[in-house]
Amino acid sequence: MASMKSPVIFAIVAVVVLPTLTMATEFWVGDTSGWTVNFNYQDWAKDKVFHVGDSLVFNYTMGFHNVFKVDGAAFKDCVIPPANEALTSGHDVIPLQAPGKKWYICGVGDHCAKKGQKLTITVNDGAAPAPAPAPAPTDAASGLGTSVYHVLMAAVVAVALVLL
Ligand SMILES: *[C@@H]1O[C@H](CO)[C@@H](O)[C@H](O)[C@H]1NC(C)=O
Ligand SMILES: [Cu+2]
Repeated sequence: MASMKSPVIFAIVAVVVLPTLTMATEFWVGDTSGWTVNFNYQDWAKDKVFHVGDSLVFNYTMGFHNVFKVDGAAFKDCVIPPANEALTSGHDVIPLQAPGKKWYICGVGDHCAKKGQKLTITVNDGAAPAPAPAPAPTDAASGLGTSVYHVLMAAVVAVALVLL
């Protein structure tokens, strides 16, 4: 029995789980330049699409820079928040947990005001271009609501793990 069902379960797992695993992206801000001065972060961001579930990595030498999450007004005028709100590790990973505009600045010296060390992005809703369950060998998933679909996914994975 298990041997008959396995290929189907494999197919379901492949279609349902693999796109989920590849959905979250870790964006290294500035790529190999990292988080630094005199870099155009709007250029860096302009052709990228950010989704809920992705994350930003601000990489820099600790002590040389820091990261503040601010609002639009503070971003525009480079208003530096209290020091205790800074991220300072040199490898600050910020999960993008909600859709909308986000603003980040460096609070060291005049890095934001004079040296362009500021980044603003727009985060889109999580459900990244939904991996269409079209080729799945099941007619069950397509008509169901999201939560039922997720429960089904979890059940499928659980069954697969037991059987395989
Ligand atoms: C992270 O930043 C440090 C300090 O600038 C640099 O030496 C290192 O190469 C960076 N890592 C990556 C993967 O870019
Ligand atoms: Cu800086």
